[in-house]
Amino acid sequence: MFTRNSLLKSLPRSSPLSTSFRRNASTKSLKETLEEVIPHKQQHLKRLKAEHSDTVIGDVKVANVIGGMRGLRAMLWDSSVLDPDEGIRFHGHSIPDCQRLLPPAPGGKEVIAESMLWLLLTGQVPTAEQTRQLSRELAEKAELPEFVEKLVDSFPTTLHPMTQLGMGVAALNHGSAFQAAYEKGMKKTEYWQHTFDDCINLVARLPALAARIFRNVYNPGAPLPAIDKDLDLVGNYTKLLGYGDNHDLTEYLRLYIAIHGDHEGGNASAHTAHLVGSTLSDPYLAYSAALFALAGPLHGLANQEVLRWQLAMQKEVGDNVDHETIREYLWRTLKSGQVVPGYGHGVLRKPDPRFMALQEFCDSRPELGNSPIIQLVKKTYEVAPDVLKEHGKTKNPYPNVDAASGCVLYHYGLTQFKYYTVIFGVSRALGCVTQLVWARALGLPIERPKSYSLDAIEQLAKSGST
Ligand code: CMX
Repeated sequence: MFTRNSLLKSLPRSSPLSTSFRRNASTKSLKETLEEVIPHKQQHLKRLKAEHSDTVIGDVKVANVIGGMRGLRAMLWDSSVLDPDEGIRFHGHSIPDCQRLLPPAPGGKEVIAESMLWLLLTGQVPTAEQTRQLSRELAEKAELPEFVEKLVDSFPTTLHPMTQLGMGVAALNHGSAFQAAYEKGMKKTEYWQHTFDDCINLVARLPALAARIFRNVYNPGAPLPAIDKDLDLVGNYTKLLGYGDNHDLTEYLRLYIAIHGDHEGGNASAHTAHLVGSTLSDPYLAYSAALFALAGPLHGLANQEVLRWQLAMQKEVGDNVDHETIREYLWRTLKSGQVVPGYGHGVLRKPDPRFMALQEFCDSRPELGNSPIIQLVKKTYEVAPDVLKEHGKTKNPYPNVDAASGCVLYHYGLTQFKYYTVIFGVSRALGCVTQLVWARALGLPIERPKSYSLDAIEQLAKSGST
């Protein structure tokens, strides 16, 4: 008969089942847990290099090269995999798995940033106590240096919140442990430890920075509450934003920030963080660059655009609208040459499970179900895929996470939609810092793909087709 331990030993370390069983087995901190996991992966990479460096695992079509590298599998990214039909899995765990397995905040039910970060970094499910310890550590490191506060306070309130966030994050590199150690001269084997320290500081400070930007732009002069050492990261963030009393909004933001944190490596923000980090830029600079990729309307800014678009629709067609009227509105958007924001995806070919998780959150709360803007989002979802299929351009006519995310915030009174991508920016750090730490732990090199001119592509294509 199998004992718990013998069953554990029989499973590969990366198996989701193995990680589920491993929870509660340890009281180690996040850094200590990583220290244990890293040598296994280093060995794995070494074996792969020795045995398979020259093995061909794919091919390159002209469409990949001229099509934004779409479909080209050419990055190492361990923490999550995006299946076109199933959606995202974090170390093998689907979103419902994570909602079941990962410890929530005290008094909450939803998955939180801390337990998700732990899973992403280590491949293991933390205990409730480990999650609490990490929350405490993040709260203790949450305060911004005074010069960053002054810098952010000096920005014009008309400067887009995402520009402010990117600049604030870049300025945090003033205190970079990695940069200081690099200047002194450190061994490559020590890179990951200083990178880790910077990454934890970065994640810890994001709520204070993001909330200060919100205060300055939308409530200038209002007092900012102090960080509460007993709250989780998002609990503090919601409190600093001025919505600490709204338990449902806090839970929504916990869920949104946790499940939106990582979407494998090729998306524009994650890829940017990896590329910039690969030059040995410190995590603040690498993540600042990622935030500016996130600020584009085809990527993170889409959550702002969805709301703008749905509100314009609401204004024109009213609340109790029928499907036919929405269909006509969708066609007008498409015929004017615009994209339907919140729909389509570079990889996904089915409704985004993150969208479905947010929809489930709404369905479980009757007052959200009755909200006119959320009803409009739902009705749009009932019509848009067929319209987009008929339009015939997009490879994925289904909603992505952004189709729902902003409307829930709007319902709860967080109506400043130019700010929504900042919340995404607090979330996406989870996946980006994970990769930054692992890239240093595995000694991944500077990224440097080869490019071709148009003539060279044509010549290669002709010689290949004869
Ligand atoms: N509405 C109208 N047309 C769309 C469309 C949409 N929602 N999505 C794609 N298309 C069009 C493209 O613009 C493209 O048209 P052209 O051939 O004229 O250039 C064509 O369909 C093929 O595009 P695709 O291969 O299906 O999609 P891409 O991988 O090129 O782009 C994405 C993916 C997300 C940028 C695109 O679907 C889009 O613009 N969606 C709307 C914006 C959005 O919601 N972005 C958020 C994505 C999630 C995220 O990054 O966080």
